[in-house]
Amino acid sequence: MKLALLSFILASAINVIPQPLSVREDKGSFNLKGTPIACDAAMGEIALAAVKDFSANLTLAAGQIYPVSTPVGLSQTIKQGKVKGIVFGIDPTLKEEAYTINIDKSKCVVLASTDAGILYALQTLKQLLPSAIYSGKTAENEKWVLPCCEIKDTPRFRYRGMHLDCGRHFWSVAEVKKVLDMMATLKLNRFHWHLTEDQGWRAEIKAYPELTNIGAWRAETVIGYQPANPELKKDGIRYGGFYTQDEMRDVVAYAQKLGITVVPEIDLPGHMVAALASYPWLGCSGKSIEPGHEGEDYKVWEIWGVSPDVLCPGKDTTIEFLKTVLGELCDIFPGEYFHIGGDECPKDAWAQCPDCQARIAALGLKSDEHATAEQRLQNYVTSEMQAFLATRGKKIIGWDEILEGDLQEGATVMSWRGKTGGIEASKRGFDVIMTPDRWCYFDYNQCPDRGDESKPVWEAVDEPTCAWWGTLPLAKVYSFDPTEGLDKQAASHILGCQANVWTEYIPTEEQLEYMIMPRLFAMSEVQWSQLKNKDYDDFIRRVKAEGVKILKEKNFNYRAKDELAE
Ligand code: TNX
Repeated sequence: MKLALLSFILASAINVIPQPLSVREDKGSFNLKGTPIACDAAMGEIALAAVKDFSANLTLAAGQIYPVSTPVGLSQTIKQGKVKGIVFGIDPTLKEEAYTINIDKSKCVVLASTDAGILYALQTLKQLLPSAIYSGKTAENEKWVLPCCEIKDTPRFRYRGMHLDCGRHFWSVAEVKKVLDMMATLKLNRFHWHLTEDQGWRAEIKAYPELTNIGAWRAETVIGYQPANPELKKDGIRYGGFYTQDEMRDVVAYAQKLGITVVPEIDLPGHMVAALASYPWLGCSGKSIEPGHEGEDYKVWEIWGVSPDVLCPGKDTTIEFLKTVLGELCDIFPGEYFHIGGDECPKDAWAQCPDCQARIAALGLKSDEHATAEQRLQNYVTSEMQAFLATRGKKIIGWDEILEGDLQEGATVMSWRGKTGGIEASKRGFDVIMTPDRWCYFDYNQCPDRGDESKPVWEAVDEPTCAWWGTLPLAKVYSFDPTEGLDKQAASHILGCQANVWTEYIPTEEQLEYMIMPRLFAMSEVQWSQLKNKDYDDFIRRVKAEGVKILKEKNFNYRAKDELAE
């Protein structure tokens, strides 16, 4: 009896991830054989192109042609109830990213007020179809029907992101696009592209060619899990790569078609060793102060961690350099946000540097119980970048360290060291994106616990990569609530949240995908679904019934253990 019930539930036709606002399952289905598709001529270009892509997918998968027409005034005809087939119309009363889907035995009616709404509706429709829709192959034997139902949907948060560290390991444009596709499937709308690191500069900058001639390449890389390798043995293999400006434009355009805005990050003034190796005049003394390497030339970093070698904000040439770099990238990335990093910037070099101390004196920066003069010097860098980017019509996002000292109005804080920075920032009236490490760091292991406490972590866990010390199992990601404990006023500043994929210990595409999935399914429900609709058991059921099929069809690797053991 139990088994029969279980298989009935598993057979439920409507298994959408992330869980929509409301789903009413009706009897019967709409047979798509020979169905025409129509899209209101007044629809935006992106929605129209996406509907055409959908028809091309369906044509290929179902082995029959689904032509798209674009009648004028279709939305009006839909209102009068006189349509057949699959139709896409505009309903200006719906919220910005909302959509509705109504399917009966003779038609499927999709409504939205924006292109984004149509894109999300298409993702939902794909999940209602046989998963062969994702395969890029013909599957004539599948039942090409849509279940009769009514779906009303709108997201909980407007910023639904994922971050990818392309500095520690470099990801090809093809892999970036594969990740973007997966994000779009789950209705994420922001790709935070971490383009620079101590271990590699990845963005071509025409004014400063050495950033990629030199900065994009490290001579070798520390082997394995660093704490397990105290002598820091390295592999002797040159490693690197970068994106040309054309490639970045191509990624931006690709993402835009999927409804995703790219948020580029140039991490400053710390995490800049690759830039220092390219242009040593960017540093305070022009030489390294790393313990054991004092006085040596900078070189693109070969180990993991936080380097004391950072940019010198005492020199005008450094500030000019940064403005030129950001300026070139502003021409490539059209989004409203630019991420300027700001995390983990040791201030030792600044305390010793005559230029930095002169700047501190000239600006009248003081140490007090809230912040040191050197922390305030970082505030100066932040506000210079903020003011420059404002002239290009952009707002800044920074990691929560930018809150230390005095942060200028209009900045958005990305809270990573737990939720505290985000809570403080929202109370001080700043917008916040929540990415607290213990719920959002996809570089942590997915196993349910750390294993035998008597053993070092790299021996205790049975995972392909030993990723830092923390564990972040699927259920924990799912349990995350970005506005937990905040009053209405503070909660209104939480724009959303994102998963961060740091890649020190993620060298291959196979492992990258393994770390992302299935956790991105959980994150998408944190970002999109209403709290009252979240249910972990039902989530797992949908991941098994639909999510895993999507991963297989898209050939996207994932962790098939614990709840998803086969
Ligand atoms: C901290 S999160 C960092 C990254 C590391 C990560 C490892 C943040 C803003 N900085 O540079 O990759 O920890 O989990």
